[in-house]
Amino acid sequence: MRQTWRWFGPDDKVTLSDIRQAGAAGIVTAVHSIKPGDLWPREAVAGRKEIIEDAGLTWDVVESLPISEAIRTNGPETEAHIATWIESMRNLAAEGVDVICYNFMPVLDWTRTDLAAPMPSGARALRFDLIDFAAFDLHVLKRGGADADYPADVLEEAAARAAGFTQADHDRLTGTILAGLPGAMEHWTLDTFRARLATYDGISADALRENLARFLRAVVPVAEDLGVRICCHPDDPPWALFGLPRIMSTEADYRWLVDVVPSPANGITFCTGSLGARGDNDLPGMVERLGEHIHFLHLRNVRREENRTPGSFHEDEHLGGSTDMVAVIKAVLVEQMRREAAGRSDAQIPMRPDHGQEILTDLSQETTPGYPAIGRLKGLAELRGVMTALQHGQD
Ligand SMILES: [Mn+2]
Repeated sequence: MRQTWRWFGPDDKVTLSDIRQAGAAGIVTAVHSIKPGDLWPREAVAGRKEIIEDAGLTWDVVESLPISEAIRTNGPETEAHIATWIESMRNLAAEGVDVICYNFMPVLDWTRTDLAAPMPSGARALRFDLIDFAAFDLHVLKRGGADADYPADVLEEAAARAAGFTQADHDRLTGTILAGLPGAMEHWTLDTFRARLATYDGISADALRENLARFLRAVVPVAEDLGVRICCHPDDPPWALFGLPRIMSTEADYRWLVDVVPSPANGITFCTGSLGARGDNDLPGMVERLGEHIHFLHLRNVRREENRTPGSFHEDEHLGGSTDMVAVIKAVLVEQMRREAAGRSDAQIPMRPDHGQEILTDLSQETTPGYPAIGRLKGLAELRGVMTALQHGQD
């Protein structure tokens, strides 16, 4: 596996030098200043690439080349935005950046209810508490029809919890949940969020799937010509939220993805953290069965706090949690050997430690939620240890 690290650009407090010291060789980044739907000019791509290479690293993966809401909802600007996305992909390919991650989650990029949940060790982690989430949906956002989305026991517990909420609890929960919205969170209020949710009224999961298929039918043939591999990140968490359709949560969803436009260019960002929040996703089995389509790996572990789906979970240490990470890595190494035997040029799959707990000096620093330096360094070191041990004596 190619060891990579997500870097948020020159403003990231974790520097390229820090990343080299953590032992990563590749960078995962984006031109974050360009809004979804707009073009990534070739000069912007080249400029970003030069900074990375000057630091002795390579730009291995784009995360993400964003998909606009117009494309997801098949709005009036769809065709123009798809054409622009393809043009940006051409500019990336021209600069030698050939793996592009995207997601197809409506409105929200990710959702948690606590960005700094205390762990018994003294670390802090991201956490999703189903009761807090339902309390927000039902009693803060007051979404119409929300009560049909939860079982009776969750409705009851959420009502009891909401009854004890102070204004500060309301504000904290709102800020945390809206933090997963793209762009600066201060621009989002409950009203703007409600308006955005309403744009999906009448868009079923099937309709959303058709919108993704339309995008893939346009993009994948060009990607294949360019030698670019695009890869869809799973829903985080992998179930419907706020009544929005979700279509990239399970093995069946990924099977649909790779079958709808079959091509070596059309693949998967396999995020063990997102997919692992569901107990019915068999992650090592998914790597075995879908491995040839995996273009990018996010290795992260969550601890499911209960057996139901949807359910509560928190982000555990990379080798802790509910997912058997060693089995996943073993399955990836088998896939890489298959690729080598087949002469594939992409035999080494780029991986990054996805998220990390806040530990040591992370605890006294402001960090991007999920992206502390030391917690990720620890995660990468542990994952590297597993890879090294499993490969020992095989080369
Ligand atoms: Mn991920």
